[in-house]
Amino acid sequence: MNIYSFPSVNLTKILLTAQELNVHYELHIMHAIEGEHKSKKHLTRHPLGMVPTVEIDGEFYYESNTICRLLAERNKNKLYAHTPEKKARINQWMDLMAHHIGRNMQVFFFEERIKVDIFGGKTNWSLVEEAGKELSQQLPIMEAALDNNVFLTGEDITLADIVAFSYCHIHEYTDLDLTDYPGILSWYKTIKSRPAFKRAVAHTVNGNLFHFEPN
Ligand SMILES: N[C@@H](CCC(=O)N[C@@H](CS)C(=O)NCC(=O)O)C(=O)O
Repeated sequence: MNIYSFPSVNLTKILLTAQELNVHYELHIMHAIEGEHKSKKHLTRHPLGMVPTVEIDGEFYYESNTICRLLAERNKNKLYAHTPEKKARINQWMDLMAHHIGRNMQVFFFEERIKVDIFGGKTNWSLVEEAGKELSQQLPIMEAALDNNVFLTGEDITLADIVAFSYCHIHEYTDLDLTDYPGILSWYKTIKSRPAFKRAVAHTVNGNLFHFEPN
């Protein structure tokens, strides 16, 4: 598999999924500042010039959650499930993260790091505060799910955990504070200590999943 992306939460999801499934990949890091993702070449991989995109057997795929599911389904549904109902539980978390919880976490990442460190702009703290307020309503749902389970949907790690973890990784780089959620922090540590996480980090260009130093 060839992966085309610059470092991002959505890339992290794919790297962790591939490492957990032992899928071999070549990572082609793109240069966001130079606008490489808007080049003619990349528009053949993604019609909107976005990342991440992967190429498998000559076919291009985009949308990170879709790519994670594709990799799992090509590998006997490992990290996924075999019944529509169990798949729905995992998809529910993947969607909840992408559209709600993770979206608010991305506000921290964009405002505090990307905007400042890459574009030389200023953090809009009122947007960060608003996202933080929404998260204080949303994160207890995650905390409750981890109350009696090691992972979000049960005793086994699934794509739900990989996707959620990839967004939670933002807390190491921003003011996003998870200290009120001991269950989330302990689950986060469990995933971070897995060999797949270590291999994913080792296979990045700078030994870091993002282009920034953690806080
Ligand atoms: N829903 C997409 C989101 C993709 C996305 O937002 N990519 C961003 C980087 S994380 C991007 O390509 N931004 C550049 C642009 O929109 O021009 C996914 O999960 O892959």
